[in-house]
Amino acid sequence: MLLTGFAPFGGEAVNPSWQAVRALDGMVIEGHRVIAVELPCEFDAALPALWHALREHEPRVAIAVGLAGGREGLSLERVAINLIDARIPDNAGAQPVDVPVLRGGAAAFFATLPIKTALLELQQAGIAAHISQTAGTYVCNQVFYALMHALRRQRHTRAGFVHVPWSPEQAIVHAQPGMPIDEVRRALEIIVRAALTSRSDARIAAGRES
Ligand code: PCA
Repeated sequence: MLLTGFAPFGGEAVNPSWQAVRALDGMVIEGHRVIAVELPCEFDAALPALWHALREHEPRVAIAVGLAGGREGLSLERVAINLIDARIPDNAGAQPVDVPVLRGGAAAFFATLPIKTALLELQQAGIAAHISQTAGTYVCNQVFYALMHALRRQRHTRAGFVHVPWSPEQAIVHAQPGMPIDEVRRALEIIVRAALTSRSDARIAAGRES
């Protein structure tokens, strides 16, 4: 079980994605140990770090997690696209615009996590969540795309991406929705459990405008 979170970026002191993922490190879920890895928020460095972690751990389930400040609840991402269009410079000062994540790669990949089953289970646990059709065009989408590309022939490995809201402290500063780190941690545990136990995905309508 590989879970990745991101280093802080955009002038923030913390990144709730890493705070929540770190809290699950070493935990055993359905007989699988969670390995937590922090990825740099840098276009040049994030993918080598991801590839290294995939090679080293050969996970059965791999979920990358990132912050999407402003979003309400958890976003279970459905689509990774082969495009980078950075809104702000990354932590190394790079701001690539309109370039592919991987030259010659497919236009997009779908997550292979049971996102609808996970959505139902999150709702039952009282945790705000939705299916999202875009992970953006920044480092998170880059990592999501590279993850799905790396695992495209490994049908037994389930993988995907989850965006989390601001931490409560950040939410106050930005006057936008937030979620306690412990709730995010619980949510990730539910998603991991769904990925390890459900054979097929639930069939419920969860379409949105974005
Ligand atoms: N969120 C950014 C990159 C790192 C992170 O946590 C994003 O949504 O692309």
